[in-house]
Formats: sequence, C-alpha cells, structure tokens
Amino acid sequence: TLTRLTAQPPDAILELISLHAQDERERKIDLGVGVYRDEAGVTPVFAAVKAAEDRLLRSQTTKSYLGPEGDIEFFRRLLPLALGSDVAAERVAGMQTPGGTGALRIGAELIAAANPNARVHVGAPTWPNHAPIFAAARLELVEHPYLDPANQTVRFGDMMAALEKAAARDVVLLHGCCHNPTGADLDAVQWQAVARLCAERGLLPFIDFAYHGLGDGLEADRQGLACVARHCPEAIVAYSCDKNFGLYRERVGALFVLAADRSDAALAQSNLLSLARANWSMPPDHGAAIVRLILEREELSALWREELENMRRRIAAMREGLARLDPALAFLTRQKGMFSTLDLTPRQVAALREEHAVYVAGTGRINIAGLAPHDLQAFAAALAAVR
Ligand code: PLP
Ligand code: TYF
Repeated sequence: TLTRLTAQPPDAILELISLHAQDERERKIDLGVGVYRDEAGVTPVFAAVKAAEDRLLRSQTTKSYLGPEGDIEFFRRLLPLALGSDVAAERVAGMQTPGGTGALRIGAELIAAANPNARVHVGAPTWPNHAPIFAAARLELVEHPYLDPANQTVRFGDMMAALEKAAARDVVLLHGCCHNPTGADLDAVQWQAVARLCAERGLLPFIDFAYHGLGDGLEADRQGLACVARHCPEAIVAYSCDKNFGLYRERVGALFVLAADRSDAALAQSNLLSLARANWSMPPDHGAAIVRLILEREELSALWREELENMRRRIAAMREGLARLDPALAFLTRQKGMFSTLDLTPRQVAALREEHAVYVAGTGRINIAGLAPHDLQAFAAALAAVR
C-alpha cells in the first residue's frame, strides 16, 4: 500500500533551519524561520514563563485528563486579551487548541461542516501552511493579490474587487496583525471597509492572529479584529500564544468563534468539541497552563507584558536601523512584526546564502528578529551586492 504514496516536498522554511546549522562560516545571518531572537541570536524562554513553570512544578497535583476544550480558565482569561473587552463572552464559542495551527484546522473543519461549498479567499502571498490546512479540511482556497512587491504596499483595490465577487457565506482569511510574510497590515480605514463588505455580503471573516503584541502593542494590534467583531455577526479567530509567549514547541493556541447569538454559539461549541475529539481528543496542557498562570497572576502578567514589549521594540528598532542605512529600505518602517518580503529573485536569494551567508526564505521573506544591531551593516551591504 505504501508504495502507492507519492513523495511530498519538505517545508521550505523549516528546511532552512538545518541548512543554516550546517553552514560553518563564522559570520552568518539567519533570517529564515519565524522565531524571535534576541541580540545574542537566542530565542529565549520568557522569565514570566520560567516563573509560571516553577509554580506549576510545585503546585500541580495531577495530570489527569481535562477534556477536549482543554484548560477552560486559560480560554476564559485569554478571551479579553485576544478579542478585547467589548466582545460579549456569551456570543463566543471556542477552546484551547494545539497552537494557532490547530485552531486554523478546527476552524476550517467547522466551516466545512457548516458549508462544504464555502470558498476561502486569501491574499497572496500568505503563510505557506494556509493552503494545506484548508485543503485538508476540503475547502477551496482562492487567492487574490495582496502585496505589491515593487511598492511594498497592499493592493487594496484589487483585494476589495476580488472580495466583491465572493459568494455569500464564503470565507475571508485575514491576518490579525504582523502579516506573514509581508508585514504589510491593513490600516484602520481598510479594516473598516473589509468588515463592512463582509457584513453587507454575508462573508465570514476568519482572522489568523499569530503575532499579537509584536506590531504596535497588545491593544493596537487587536483593533482590526475589534472592528470586524463590531460590524460582522459572525467571525472566527485562530489565536496563537506561541510567539507572544515564546512557547513555540509547547503548542499553545485557541479558537474563538464569534456567533450571532447565544444559541448559535452553543451549536458551534458542541461541533467544535466533537471535531477536537476526532483530531487530538484533548490538547496538550503544559503551555496553556503556563499562559493561564501568567494571566491569572498580576505580577506575572506585568512581567510578561514588559518582556513582550521589549521584543516588539527590538524588532521595530531593527526595521528603523535598516531604513537608516539604505533609503530603499525605508518601507520596512511602515511594516509590522517579524516579517517583510523583499523583492528578490531566486538567484538573488541563492547569492545571499552562498556568497554572504545570509539565509532568507526562497520567497525573499526576511525574519527581522534574526538581525542584531551588529548585523545591520553587513546585511544591508550583502543586499546591495546581490542587487
Ligand atoms: N499563522 C501564521 C501566520 C503563522 O505565522 C504561524 C506560525 O507558526 C501560525 C499561524 C501557527 O502558529 P503555531 O505555531 O501556534 O501553530
Ligand atoms: O512562518 C514562519 O516562519 C513561522 C514558523 O511549517 C513556521 O510561522 C514555519 C513553517 C511551519 C510552521 C511554523
């Protein structure tokens, strides 16, 4: 039976990790996989996480099963942080999921169960895992233009024209903030236009919210989502705690389904639990327990917010540093979060790696958090050399 399988390509971004590790040159710059790094190039465990783990180690008395919804207190505490306090909890269904990826997958399956003919409209480029996740739920993904690479701006007119043609009950996949891979977010006026269009045409906004707090801050980064929640009767949010709590491998996330009313929310909830049961039965606990402890305890919350804010500032400072070195990179300061996509050919990407030991994704995406202040000059020079 197995011989009937066809070989599948590896994840191009994750492959860069081992390529970079094998490179023996002394000065190399890794702007590949999207994890935060500090100035020393380390992806640290937050002090708030260490403190929460310490408490957990001392206080946890059982590891018995919780249930398909995971840690309910984690979900309850995350809700106002993720959605803001204006969203009424009674219209929200949802649960803890294994990472933002688990939330995307279960959200996609909920849509497929409710409306198998729904098409999912998404701007190009987007996170490469979106396509396989929605395909696995048997939903059709339809791309429209998003980034204009030459001008580094959002092709908003083209995006709206594409959404105007979407059928009622279709899905609009949006990045909550810190667009991966472009860093080009919608502004407040654009969010409002998209939210209104979704409301008027009965489209379902599905917000992938994986970088909360890394753009303009926790409050500012959820304004697009809040705008959608105000205008649209229904919306889905796939939230990841893996970047903003630095928990990556612990796989922490949540799915929020904003329903029109309490009874729809209950209907969605029973379906979500049944979908979880068929996928992972129950989500892993450790990471979510850490987040719950941090959100429960004032002193840990304050420490976490400070650490997150320092990360956010460091990323913004690297953007500003590059813009200062090369006026052609000024657009980086208009973009948010860890990623931007440079207008590079595959040859230029290869030359950066081979001649300058600079690792960027094949698409030209760079992880700004892979840069330290002492790298800026070398990176700008390498970029100029291959162009
Ligand atoms: N969505 C986007 C845009 C991402 O970049 C990521 C990154 O990993 C995810 C979702 C999934 O996050 P997680 O690692 O929590 O599954
Ligand atoms: O885009 C990124 O780099 C992050 C990390 O299959 C990531 O989202 C990359 C690839 C992947 C899972 C996570």
